[in-house]
Amino acid sequence: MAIKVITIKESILGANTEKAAKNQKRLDRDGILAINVMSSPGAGKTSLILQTINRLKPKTRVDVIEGDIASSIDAETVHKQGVPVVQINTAGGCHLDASMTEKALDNLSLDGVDLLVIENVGNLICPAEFALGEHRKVMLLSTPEGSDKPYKYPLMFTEADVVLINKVDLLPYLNFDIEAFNKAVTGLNPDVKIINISCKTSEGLEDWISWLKNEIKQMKKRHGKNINS
Ligand SMILES: Nc1nc2c(ncn2[C@@H]2O[C@H](COP(=O)(O)OP(=O)(O)OP(=O)(O)O)[C@@H](O)[C@H]2O)c(=O)[nH]1
Ligand SMILES: [Mg+2]
Repeated sequence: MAIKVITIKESILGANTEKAAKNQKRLDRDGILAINVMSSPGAGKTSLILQTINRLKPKTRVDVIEGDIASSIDAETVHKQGVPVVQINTAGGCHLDASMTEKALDNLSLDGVDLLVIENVGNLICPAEFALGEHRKVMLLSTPEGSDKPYKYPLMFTEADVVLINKVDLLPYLNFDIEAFNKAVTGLNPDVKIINISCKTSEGLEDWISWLKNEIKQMKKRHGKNINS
């Protein structure tokens, strides 16, 4: 008797990809750019989101989806900036998926919103495998994590549209090799944009905001919406 082999991972990913495409269409209708922010725990995702909101408001309207295994700490922090936010608790899950994102979208009005920021669960592995409906993937690597990470966790760096090297203010205290890191990243993903930033000193944030504003503008153009940012 022949042995049946069922590839579960593919079917899960297939269903997820379908739902992610549905989420993306929903955002496309209103010309809302969605970014999926991914990194290890503590690399600075929430810090980046706060800096971004403060630099974009009030002209650019931002909504946020926060993903964490537990707690609403990040959502509360973001909410203090006066921004609509939904917290997803994955109850043990190490990444967000498209169904969770769909539920979060159902709980946001998205009315007049220009940018949807999704903070994924802190993890350098699984988030890269699951599309959520985002238009761009933003990857943060903080300098204390070490410059060898692209070799150890290649998918995240291969999938990213932009890689932000955060905590560059700590470079004098570490042996993070920026040149070696950039070489490893571009070896995996030749077209990726790499920006050095510090959410503490604000170094490099202008470059990040200018990249993001351009993406928002392009999104509106593609979908025939007015540009107010
Ligand atoms: N020195 C320094 N510290 C930073 C910088 N960015 C963030 N931090 C600090 O790093 C710690 C973690 O930052 P968060 O923004 O909470 O990181 P996160 O990626 O959202 O963390 P999780 O949501 O728990 O995965 C906080 O103590 C921040 O103040 C930076 O550029 N330089
Ligand atoms: Mg966070």
